[in-house]
This record gives sequence, structure tokens and C-alpha cells, in this order.
Amino acid sequence: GVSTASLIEEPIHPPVQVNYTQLLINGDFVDSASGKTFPTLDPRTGEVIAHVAEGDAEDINRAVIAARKAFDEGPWPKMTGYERSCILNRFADLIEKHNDEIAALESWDSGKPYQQSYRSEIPTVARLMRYYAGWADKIHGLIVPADSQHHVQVLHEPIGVAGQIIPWNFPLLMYAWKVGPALACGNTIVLKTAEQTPLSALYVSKLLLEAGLPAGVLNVISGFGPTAGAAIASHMDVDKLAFTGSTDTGKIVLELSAKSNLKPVTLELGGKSPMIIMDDADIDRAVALAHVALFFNQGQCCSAGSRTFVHERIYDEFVEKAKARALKRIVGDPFKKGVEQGPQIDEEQFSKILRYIKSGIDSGATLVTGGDRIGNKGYYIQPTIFSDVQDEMKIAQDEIFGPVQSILKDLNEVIRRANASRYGLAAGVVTKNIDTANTLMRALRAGSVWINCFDVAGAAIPFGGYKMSGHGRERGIDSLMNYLQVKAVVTPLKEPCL
Ligand code: TXE
Repeated sequence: GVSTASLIEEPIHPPVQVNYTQLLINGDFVDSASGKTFPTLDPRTGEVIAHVAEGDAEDINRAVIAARKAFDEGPWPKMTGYERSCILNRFADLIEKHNDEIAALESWDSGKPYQQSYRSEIPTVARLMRYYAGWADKIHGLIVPADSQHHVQVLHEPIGVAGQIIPWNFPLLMYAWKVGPALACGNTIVLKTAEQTPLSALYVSKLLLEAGLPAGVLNVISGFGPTAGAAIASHMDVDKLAFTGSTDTGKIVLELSAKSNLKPVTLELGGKSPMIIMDDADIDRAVALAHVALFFNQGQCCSAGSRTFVHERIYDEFVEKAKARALKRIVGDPFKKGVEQGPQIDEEQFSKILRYIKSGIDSGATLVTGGDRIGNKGYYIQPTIFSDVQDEMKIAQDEIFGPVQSILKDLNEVIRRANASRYGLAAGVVTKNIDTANTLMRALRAGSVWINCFDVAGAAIPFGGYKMSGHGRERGIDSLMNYLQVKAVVTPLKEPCL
């Protein structure tokens, strides 16, 4: 049955104007060298929101030249950490001041519920900036007591021009995870937004200039992957690359780095994260957690708990309750109050998800609820649940990146099965037994393990993947080392010293 709560109505006009559609290069908003533009679409309708300048290799080159100059000649890397910290704090203040407009742009361009942008994501962007502002004047090296003949220092220097490529599922959060540590450490940046969601990054980058960021330190290019993205990954004058996106594209950018200047690459890629429900769990709470773990952000989360393993003893009850919860999920215009789920990002993702739903049915999984689009306009999909999912089915192996929950029966060999994935981004465990929790927490090969919670994040909590979910960590102390060079300096001592 289709949820009675699902509603699609005439789209509400977002309370915001689109003011910035050009490329940001060397402190100015400019057209692309080719003069080309591309449309960014409203996922509620598929209609054009705005035409934005389309950057390609030539624009990336202009941006790298600006970033190189801003790095080599300063003032940015030569400023005190305190001065950089003040600019990042002022940026956070401006984000808070313009929270409503930024949230509206973010939801309009991406389709995520406005309340989610307004209450959580945009405030989190400001918090991340303050967190990195806090680090800016606390980054320093070490003195190493190597032997009594030498004075040994280890310097931490900014790495140089950072190339950053981000996806569309959390446009500004991904911007913050990348721009925050790079700026705190004194680097300059060429950032490419996802072609589906170019608007919010341009808006906030204007605020960053207002906060006092010198020209050329952050350059923002809207454009496509194979042109603008590849030009960053293969540029000889980009010193470091940070990428978030699909595992396939992660492989491409790593190869482009290898074929050009071997710039170090951090990768935050896909996932197929297990959510393990033990039979001692409070079932209602477990259902609620597993629901949010999968359906949050239209299911478009790299960390989504997309393999729900449930103990045999509580399986039937769990499936019934999961169905009831999915049927209650409110799907509709993201600007409407109370809406929990908006449209998927675009036609391509929408079709991919519907193909996976068909594959689930064809492979013999039981369709418990949902399974179809909602309405005939925009990219809305019913909250969908499959039960009796088997480990070898495609829906249990591939990243669907949509509102499709796969419930697998019994916990026999669950550690082996949970780890039998090419991915290793996250995992969830719901149990009251501390021994079970500890055993699973140590055995699961994943960069984040959530016990009796899911998707709990924070600026100081590192995030990243094992296996083909990526290299390196973002957020937290670990994220700083991505943007620092390490220099060992050795000086002989005249007299042997302590
Ligand atoms: O990803 P791409 P897409 C997964 C999710 C989704 C699938 C495809 O499963 O269904 O990926 O999504 C840029 N050189 N994730 O096609 O292509 C691109 O312009 C350099 C998980 O959107 O990886 C965008 O800026 N760059 C993920 C960014 O890469 C290239 C979030 C991501 O796009 C490029 C998004 C190239 N050749 C999708 N090709 C997560 N980890 O959260 C594309 N890009």
C-alpha cells in the first residue's frame, strides 16, 4: 500500500534569490572562459532553477594559477594562525546570520527537507568552521630527541594548493569538511562542486570573502566531472586532492594523480553498511534507528545502514514495525513543514534506484512496502522495504543510494557476513548486552561503528572508510594531517647534549 502520509503538492517557492552563478576565481565572480553555462535543476519538478557558469580545464587552470600565487606570495600561509582563525570565526558568524537563505538554497538545489538544512546542516557548517578556527593557531611540529649529537625538529607546513571535488548529497557539509581543515592549515584551494548542486557553495564563498579571506585563497568552480574534475585531479600544480563521491570515480581520480604529479589523494567513497539488530534490543527503538539509518536524506548517505541484519527471533515483528514506520514517513515538498523525505537528486539517481527495486523483486526478495515513484513530476520515490534479502542479491551488495531498506534474516555468522563487502564505511549495532557490543565493535571492519545510535557525527569525530570506502579521514585531528607537509630538520650540536 502507498502511504496516506505521502504528499506531493504544487512546489512552494523557496524564500531566496539566486545571486551567484559565476565562477569564483581570484576573488572575483567571473564567466567561464568558454562562456558556457549549464542549468541546475529543481529536483521537485525537474525545472531549471538557474543557469550557472560551466568551468572546464581552462578555468581550472586559471583557478590553479590564482591559488598558486596566493600560496607562494601570500599573505595567507604567512599570516599568523590567529589571523586565519579570526577569519574562519567571522565566516561562521556570517553563516549563522544568513542561515535561512543558505538553508533555502541548499534545499532548493538538492531537494532535502528545509527543516533539516535549517536546523541541522547549515548550523553544523558554522560549527565546523569554528572547530577549524580553533585549530588554526594550534598547529605545530615536534622536537625529537633522536640522539645526543643532533637537534631534530619536525615542522608541519601547509601542503600548498589543495584540489577538492565534492558530491551533491550534502553540498555544504562536504564543502565544510574540506575547506575548513585546508584553510586552518594555511593552504589555498581550487574546489569543484557537484554539477547537481552548485548554488550554496557560491553563496557562502562570497561570505568568506566578506569575512576577510584574501583573493585567490579559495576558488570555486561549477562544472562536470570528466572536464573540470579531471582537470583538477591531473593538474601538475595541484599539491593535494580530496575527493568525495562514488568508488568508480575515486579510482579515476587516483589514476589521474598517478599519471600526473602523484599528488596525495584522500578519498571518501561509497558504502554498504550493516545495521545489526540483536534479539535483546528494544524492538521499537531498533526499528526507529534502522529507519533513520537508511531513510535519512532520501537514503542518499554514504554511511546509510543499507543492510539491516535482524535476529530470527524478532524478525517478523521487526519487519511489520519497519513497514508501519515506512508507511508513516511523510514524503513531499521539502519546503513543507513536517516533510521527512523530499525528492531524489536527479533523473539519473531516480532511475538507478528504480532499477535496483526491480532487481530486488526479480531476485526473489519480498517487497514489503513501496516500490514505485510518487506522482508523475520530480524525483519522488516511495519509502521501500524488502525482506527475505539474501547476502548474494545485488540489493544486498551494491550501494543503492535511495530510500530502499533491505532486511536480512538471522545473525548466524553475522560478523563474517557484515564484513563480506568491498566497502567498510560504517556499521550499526543495537543490543543491550555490553559483551555483544564490544565483540562486534572490535570485529567490524568499518571506519565508524555506532552502538545503539546511528549517524551521530561531530566536528571532532573522524570519519572515513576501510577497504573500498576510501583513504584517510575527514573531521577531527586526523583531517589536519591531510593538509600538512612534514619536514624533518637536523642540525648537529656543537656539544653532545641531553
Ligand atoms: O558520483 P560521482 P555520482 C555514489 C552513489 C551514487 C553514485 C553515483 O552510489 O549513486 O556514487 O553518483 C565528480 N574526474 N555516491 O555520479 O560521479 C562529479 O562531478 C573528476 C556516493 O554523482 O562520483 C562530482 O563532483 N571528478 C557519495 C563528484 O565527482 C569527477 C556521494 C561525485 O560524482 C569525475 C555521491 C572525473 N572523471 C555519490 N567524474 C558519497 N561518498 O557520499 C565525476 N566527478
